[in-house]
Amino acid sequence: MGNKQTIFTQEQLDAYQSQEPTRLSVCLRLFHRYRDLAPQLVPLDYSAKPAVTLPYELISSMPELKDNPFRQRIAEVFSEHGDGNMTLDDFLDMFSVLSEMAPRDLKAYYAFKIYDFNNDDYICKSDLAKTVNKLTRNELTPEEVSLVCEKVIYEADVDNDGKLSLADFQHMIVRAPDFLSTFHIRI
Ligand SMILES: [Ca+2]
Ligand SMILES: [Ca+2]
Repeated sequence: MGNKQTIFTQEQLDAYQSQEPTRLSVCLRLFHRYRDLAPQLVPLDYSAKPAVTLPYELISSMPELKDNPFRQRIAEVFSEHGDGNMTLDDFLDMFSVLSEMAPRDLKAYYAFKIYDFNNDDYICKSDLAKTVNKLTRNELTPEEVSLVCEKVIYEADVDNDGKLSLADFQHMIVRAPDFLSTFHIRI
């Protein structure tokens, strides 16, 4: 039997490690990103589970989020109290769902919550209009937005109640992956 050295060269191992960071190293990196937002508020030692929450303004100023048209909804959905202010746990959850490694179903679940602006567990036509406006960065006329919404609902509303449930939405994502495109962040 050969030893490990003959299976992978050190160079290959290094390349592998730089492409696929381990969970722990990602968590550590994210902890430091969180702490760097407000070093005076976030202690280095988290063993006593300090009750630290960082304000939305700091979170949304991060380069990964500041140009994302959904940044406010994203922060609201992942924050424990729905106000966009985040504990370290909220922050870690947010980045693990947004990471490119997250499974599509998990992403779709949170995308649904983010697009459900009025939090009633359905994406209705007005939620969808807001979503389409943000996805297209307000480049469509109101008539075009309305047309897109009608088409999406017509195609995705499997149970014909005029709005999209999570199940309808999951169906739709398979054919319209653009609806997940703003939820990929390289971390
Ligand atoms: Ca809704
Ligand atoms: Ca429906």
